[in-house]
Amino acid sequence: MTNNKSVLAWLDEMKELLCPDEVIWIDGSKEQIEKLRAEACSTGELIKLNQDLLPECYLHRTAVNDVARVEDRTFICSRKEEDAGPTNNWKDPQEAYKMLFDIARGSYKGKTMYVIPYSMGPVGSPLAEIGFEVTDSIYVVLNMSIMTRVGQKVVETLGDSEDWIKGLHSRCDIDPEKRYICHFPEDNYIISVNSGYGGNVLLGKKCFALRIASYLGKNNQWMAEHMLILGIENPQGEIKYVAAAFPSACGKTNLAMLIPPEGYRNKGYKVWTVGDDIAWMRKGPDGRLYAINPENGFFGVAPGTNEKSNPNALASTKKGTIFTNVVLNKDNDTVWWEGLDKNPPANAINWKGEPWNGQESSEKGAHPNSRFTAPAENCPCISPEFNSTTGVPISAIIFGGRRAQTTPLVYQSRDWNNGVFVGSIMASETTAAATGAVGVVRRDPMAMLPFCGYHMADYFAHWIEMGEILGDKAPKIFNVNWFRLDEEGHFLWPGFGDNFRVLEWIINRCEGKADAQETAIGYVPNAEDINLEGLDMDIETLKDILYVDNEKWLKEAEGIEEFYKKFGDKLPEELKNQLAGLKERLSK
Ligand code: OXD
Ligand code: MN
Repeated sequence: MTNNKSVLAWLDEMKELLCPDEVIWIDGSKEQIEKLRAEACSTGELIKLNQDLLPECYLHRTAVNDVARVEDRTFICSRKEEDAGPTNNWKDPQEAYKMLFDIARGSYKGKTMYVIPYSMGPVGSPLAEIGFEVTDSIYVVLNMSIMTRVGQKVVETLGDSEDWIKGLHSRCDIDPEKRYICHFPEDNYIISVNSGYGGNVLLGKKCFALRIASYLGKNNQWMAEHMLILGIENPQGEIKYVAAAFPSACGKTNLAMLIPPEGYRNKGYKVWTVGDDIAWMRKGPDGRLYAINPENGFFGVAPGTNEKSNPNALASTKKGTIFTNVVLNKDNDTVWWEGLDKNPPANAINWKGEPWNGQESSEKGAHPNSRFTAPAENCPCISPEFNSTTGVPISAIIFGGRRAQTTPLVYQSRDWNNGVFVGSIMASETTAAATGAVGVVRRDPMAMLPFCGYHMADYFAHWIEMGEILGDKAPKIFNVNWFRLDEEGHFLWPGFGDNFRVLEWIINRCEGKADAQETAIGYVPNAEDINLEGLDMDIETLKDILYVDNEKWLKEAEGIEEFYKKFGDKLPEELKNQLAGLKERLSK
């Protein structure tokens, strides 16, 4: 499919190492996809679902020991340990290559090596990047064909260039003791062995689009972020775009596909989804920051997705979707998961492949991290700019976390560098749903803790540098918290579609149309400026969730100081000054 010497030389190396019986190039054609689906069904790798109710949809079950990303087995293999930083696991690259090649050697014997040429971002976009993944898994091929743009057109776009990312995936024996997800940012190389779970093996996603790309971005003045991108259209038809970072399990996909409250819809407001997980952003010709979503689909968590929480996500899964580790309803060959509806199937198979009666069983039927891989084009609110090669201009960057107290519903940073500080101190509190203590604050700067491919203090410095590059055209930076609790532990803010009310204030701030109160942490709305029309909430409650308690924030500042110690001398001076400034304002 190509004469590109660098690609062919690497594939020769791969053939020699992995010893496949056969090599198949993924060309992106519908016929090839159909053939692979049929083959995977014949071996049991996929189960064909009801083609009338769920056309072109399939179910896959992973090994029970292989159901999530493995952060403790994920490594950044930079030449110098210091370059991986205190928040990443590190391995020496030479030792890592040797170990990984020893594990993978001969592992494709009797199998096919699939070669997937893929583009992260619309093919040919100046913001896009190209990768090649070799894999022994049809499941990976089919998922990559949903999540990225694959095939002949990618190879043609690459031409003779050596500017592409190598990705080697081998399932080997799915041995958790020999499972490794390794990144070599200095060599543009990713190697993943002994897993078949999406986040570990769809190498375009977290491995390339965040870990490797964050390193590329640092060296080339762009940004690879764990952010959704959405467009907000007003009744005049003007659309403003925001990018938002939240730690995993804070409702990023829901916010990306939000449906505005009825009152707004009647007036003509709309939300358009550009992306739900990753944003690549670069200064555009007019000096503003432009973002693309490098992905082409959604790899969403199934449990909790329903007609109320996220009808757009649910609609996206009705065609051409691969479900992983959900329940199979044997009566009609459809799928089910906890939180889909209140009617679990009685005659069913659970995520482990065992008979399961949802009406009687006290055990969960779907794995809590079960997933859907759905084409973005299925989404009813997909942005008309989704395939734009130039991307969309970002007016605001939003950070957020899950905090029971302390952090108000929304506040705006004082300026860009203060916003970098706000992102760097992002945190979530553990909930009763997670194992371990409740209410423990976990810091997750910019939601990038598991995804930054280099030293996180250098990453902060890169953010500060981007502010200098963008100058007064830089997006405004905000922080939101949908999760404030009252004394009895009830949520004070309704969340979901009503978060639109907060987005409206954010856009108004960007346009100089809303006032604010200056507090020690930044600018907080006047309660009157958040529209409560149609909402059963009094303004006093709203004032409560907007309140900034300086005593609590002084304690928070201690936590930040402790967290910052991790980065030692590498922490940018600017962030030390930001913390000092906050403490000073709080004690006034
Ligand atoms: C994801 C995650 O799967 O952030 O997107 O964990
Ligand atoms: Mn994510």
